[in-house]
Amino acid sequence: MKLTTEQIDQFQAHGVVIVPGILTDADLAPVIAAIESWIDDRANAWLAEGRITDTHAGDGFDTRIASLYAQDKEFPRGIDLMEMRDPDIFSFMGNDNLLDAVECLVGPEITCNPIQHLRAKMPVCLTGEVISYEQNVPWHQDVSFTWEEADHSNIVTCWLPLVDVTAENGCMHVLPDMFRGGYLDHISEGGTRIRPDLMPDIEPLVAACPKGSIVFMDKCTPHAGITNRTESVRWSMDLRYQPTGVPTGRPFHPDFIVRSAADPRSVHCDFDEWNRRWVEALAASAGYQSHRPIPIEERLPNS
Ligand SMILES: O=C(O)CCC(=O)C(=O)O
Ligand SMILES: [Fe+2]
Repeated sequence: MKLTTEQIDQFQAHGVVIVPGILTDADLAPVIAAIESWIDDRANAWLAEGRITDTHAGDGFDTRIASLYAQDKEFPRGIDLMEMRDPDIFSFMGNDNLLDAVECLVGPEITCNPIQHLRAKMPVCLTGEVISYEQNVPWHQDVSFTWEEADHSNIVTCWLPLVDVTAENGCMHVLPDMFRGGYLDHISEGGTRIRPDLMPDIEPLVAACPKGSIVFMDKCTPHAGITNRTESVRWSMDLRYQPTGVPTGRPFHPDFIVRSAADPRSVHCDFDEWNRRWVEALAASAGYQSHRPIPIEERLPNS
């Protein structure tokens, strides 16, 4: 689905646009099936090992992993996209409905940036966290997760819910109109986040949206993830796309070309190779610093 001129203008003017109805249930079904199958395999293995006592086999997508997490907090470990490395999710990264929209923001030569996540935000009744940004994803710009080599790359974050997201189940909060100043200093305490004294005192945009939507954000748009106060899981994925040929900010992780008008043969669609590149990259880059909070001695103004 192409974006309308209004939606493109909104992104360019404000650094964020929320577009409903880009992805169909059929687009997302293979992604959800892959996640469900990962959960099922682990639940059965952990039942056999005695780590859990109930696999909750009959539960739905939005509750099962919470019931497993309640039995063992380690359950979701390794579910992120570069660790799970599922072929259907890899295929989804080249989904035409998704890329038709992305093309409107980055142009026809598109590379999939290696920063890509799957998030199962657990209900606060299980995590026991207090309702504060510190306990969720604190205010940050995605540019803070890249090396400076990518400061001039047009990397667009595509945040897509796999269930309907609301203020109650922990959607994002976003600050429009704050991207033009570029990178804001971040600190690492309490999770990589914008230096609190640089945060404006304005009401954030509540990025509630139904499944099938995409929240597009500039890499310098501040955003945060808020508390899930429901009893089910807030599932989302965030992928990033950029023009081909400019730095990704993660030179040590694999990117790949997903669409090209100029050279269609350059499009990379081989899952096995992508899988192998991640295995090698994760081993070779262990311990690399990919976030960039400023050093402690430079952290406070006038200090
Ligand atoms: O999912 C969230 O709550 C935050 C996500 C985020 O920071 C991102 O997608 O860049
Ligand atoms: Fe982010």
